[in-house]
Amino acid sequence: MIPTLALITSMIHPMNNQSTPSSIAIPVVATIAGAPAPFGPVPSARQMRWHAMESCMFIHFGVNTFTGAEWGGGKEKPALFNPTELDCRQWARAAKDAGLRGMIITAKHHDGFCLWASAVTDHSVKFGPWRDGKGDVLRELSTACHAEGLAFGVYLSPWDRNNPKYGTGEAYNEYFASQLKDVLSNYGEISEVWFDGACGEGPDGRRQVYDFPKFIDVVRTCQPGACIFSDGGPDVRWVGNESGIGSETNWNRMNAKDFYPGITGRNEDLAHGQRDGTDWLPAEVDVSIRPGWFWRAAEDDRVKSAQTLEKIWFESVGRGCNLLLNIPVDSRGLVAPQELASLKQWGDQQRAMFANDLASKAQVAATSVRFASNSAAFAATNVTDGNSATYWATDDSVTSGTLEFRFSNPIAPRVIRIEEAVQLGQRVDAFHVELRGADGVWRKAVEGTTIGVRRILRLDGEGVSGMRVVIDQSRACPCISRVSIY
Ligand code: FUL
Repeated sequence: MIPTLALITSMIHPMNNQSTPSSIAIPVVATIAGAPAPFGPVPSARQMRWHAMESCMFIHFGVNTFTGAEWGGGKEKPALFNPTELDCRQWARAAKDAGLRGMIITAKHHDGFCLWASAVTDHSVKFGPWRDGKGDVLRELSTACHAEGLAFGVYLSPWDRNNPKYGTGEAYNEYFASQLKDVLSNYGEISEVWFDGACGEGPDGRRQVYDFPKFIDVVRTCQPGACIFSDGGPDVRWVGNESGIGSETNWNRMNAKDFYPGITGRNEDLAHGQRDGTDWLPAEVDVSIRPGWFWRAAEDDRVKSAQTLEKIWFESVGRGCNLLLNIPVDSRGLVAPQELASLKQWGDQQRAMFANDLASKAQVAATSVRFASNSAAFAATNVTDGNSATYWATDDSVTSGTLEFRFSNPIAPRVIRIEEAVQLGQRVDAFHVELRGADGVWRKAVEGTTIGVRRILRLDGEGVSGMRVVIDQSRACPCISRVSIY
């Protein structure tokens, strides 16, 4: 039987579309008759929006920016915080220039100093000289983000080395929950809430037992669309290192009940994911452009180059993770010139690299198509139609297959990008790519294990007239939504 194509919701690839975060469309596939049943856990709508973000800017900013410390002790005077030229629009433009789609700022780091006028503490911008105590960094940054079409997210450290209630149990959890509510209620749409698992000692060596279920409830109530990051989710997991490296084998699946904020000794699982995990729990790669998380003049000559950023991008976004690149603003309240230069050059490199998708001009065919070859709903051409809601699929009984691309003129491919229709779960276990050279011979160019949300690999071809993406092994019929060649 040939299925009828009822409705396919279109989605422009975010790569080619600088849309505002809330308007990032997510693929909907349930309306295609005869579509494969989902395999294993699938992403929620908020996770699908998060996947489409790909890379964001992390901003560490606070009293440490003025003391040079990485972890403030909590006794810093609010008077220290006095950026002379703070301009959040400059941060937002720098992010956009580099192709980053959102920002996450340390609203409160471990020192407890609040970048907004928190009503429940006197350890905030309200009690310092900056803008005569009337300033609010979260207000200025959220306004800049929304004006520039960037998502806005917050890091709020549960570990608080200033608050006397820290370590007392319920009283501190109430304090933290009220700050969280404040931050999530007053700045418009929040894309991500970043929970650091660090749980150090408070006064007299007291350690706090965090009430994460309560904190998660606050986020779900105030910002139902926001993804929650921690070492163990519930929406986004830590990748297990701070070096900017995602795992080549990357399952978006985990047994979420076994993971929690602050977990130790499970970094390998966090990196690879768990092939048979029961929950969709993708990995985020956080890394700083400098050796430290906060700005200090002494590290001005150790800012990562555009080449290094590109390598990090291939090893994070290219392996199906999201990248959270820390750009610590300086004591003027500006992205420093060294960062601006790297970000601009990296952005220019990316724009040049991805300007022209050669796959969209190729002829494409598959070894087999679901419901026989004349089925438009699951055709091979769906991988090059610029619509992530459509995909190539085989019959349920077929768990391998090949997509073949023919080019009218020889090409010199440098990058291939492959995506699974993860709305139906993650399936592929092994794949490889072959190129047909000027001599007409097919040769293996690259191989890999998982594809998932995306796999982006470098190629090194000359005079190439054909390309094959071979799905060697899939756990259920392969569903491939995109192949791009640059
Ligand atoms: C860690 C913190 O202790 C660091 O200071 C930094 O904020 C990093 C992103 O997370 O756990």
